Amino acid sequence: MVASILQVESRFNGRDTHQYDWVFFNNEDFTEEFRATISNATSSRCFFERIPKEHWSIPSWVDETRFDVGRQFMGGIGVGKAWLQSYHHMCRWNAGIFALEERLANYDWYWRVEPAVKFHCDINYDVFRFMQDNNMAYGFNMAILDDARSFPSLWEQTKAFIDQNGELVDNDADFNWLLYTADDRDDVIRPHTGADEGLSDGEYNNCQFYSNFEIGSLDFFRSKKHRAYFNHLDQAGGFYYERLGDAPVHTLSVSLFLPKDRLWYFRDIGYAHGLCEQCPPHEHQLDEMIDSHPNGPLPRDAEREAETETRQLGRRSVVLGPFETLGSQHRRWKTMAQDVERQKGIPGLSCGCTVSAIDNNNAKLVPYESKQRKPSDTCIRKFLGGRWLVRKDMVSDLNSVAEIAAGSDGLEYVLDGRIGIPFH
Ligand SMILES: Nc1nc2c(ncn2[C@@H]2O[C@H](COP(=O)(O)OP(=O)(O)O)[C@@H](O)[C@H]2O)c(=O)[nH]1
Ligand SMILES: [Mg+2]
Repeated sequence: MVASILQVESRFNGRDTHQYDWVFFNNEDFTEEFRATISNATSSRCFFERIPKEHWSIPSWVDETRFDVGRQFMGGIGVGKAWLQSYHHMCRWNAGIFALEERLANYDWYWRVEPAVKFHCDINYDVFRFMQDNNMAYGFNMAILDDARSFPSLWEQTKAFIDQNGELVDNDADFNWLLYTADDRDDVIRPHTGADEGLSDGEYNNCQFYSNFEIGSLDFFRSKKHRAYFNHLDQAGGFYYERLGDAPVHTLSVSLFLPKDRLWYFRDIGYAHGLCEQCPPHEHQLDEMIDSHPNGPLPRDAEREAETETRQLGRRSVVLGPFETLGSQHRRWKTMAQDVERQKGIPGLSCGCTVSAIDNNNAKLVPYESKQRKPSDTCIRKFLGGRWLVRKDMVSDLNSVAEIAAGSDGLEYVLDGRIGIPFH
């Protein structure tokens, strides 16, 4: 936890203008050592809260024997952590209960920070103010597939809830990105029953915001809509008989009960949790450096045009465009040299990671055993839509012909997210 806090402090919260509170929740008492060490890692206020017993127990309506048999089974077939009783409590608490904890009553916003995560990039603005000023309600930085075997009845239950509470669905909600379409590939081997079993277009495609990072509105998660949906799922016992994660529950909830323009992709927040990682393009750093240079800005637009053109041709290096003269190259070098000098020879990185494509993590959480149908575009592309769905014309590209021959499906997108910030 200390490692996570130190990164958030140095990348964001340590600034005088921020210094936001930290609130820690546990189902047991925190030790003195934990409190002391944590309080030492930040100059912000820290609160250490014990979660009330009734927020972290098997509800009275859940049949414990059925829960035990179910989690042994799910454990046996390899559904991640499903055999751990505490994991079910944790998912249920994060799915709905957390926002109702008394300690959070006076806050409008939360940022979920887990132990052992990495924050790779400086965050040079106030993310909470950004959310508020732009009327956002939910921010995420990865959208990926989950193991469908962890929530076999989630979509049935969700449809049943919508049938009974249609008026709660937002008029500007857009959950098409969460539904299978006829284009989606199917790697499931089904026994032939003779019945016409058509593939299930319009069903949930298992995409989710990876919720161990999220910045959200507590008002939303305390709202009647979210509470009613959470209670519906909870009453059906899905947090125990199945292993509903808080991630798909949050994803479906914000996608059904909020307009899509209140959801924000924090592509600029470099982040890693276990195997899943995202690292945004760093180019803005050079922009800032050029802008603040005493000799005035370089002809950036022209330069960028030349640069973009080359990159679109698929090469990595930046050619000199018609507008970049030797003089401007020289000025650029001088700027960098000054910067290196100013920082005593160590150039400050705004991101300490290698830029990744936006769909890097799409299937990392789906084990081989789970033969589930895969959406034909990755989750994040389905969310972003538009130009993010445009594929390269592969026919003329010799490399891709070779890749297809070697077994690749040959799908490549025009934009991979390594250049520019993909704010829609
Ligand atoms: N208080 C408490 N927190 C837990 C427990 N199990 C998991 N967590 C926390 O819940 C979060 C998610 O758990 P983790 O094991 O990382 O799950 P995963 O990332 O979904 O594989 C982390 O912040 C854990 O520290 C538990 O039994 N008690
Ligand atoms: Mg984790």
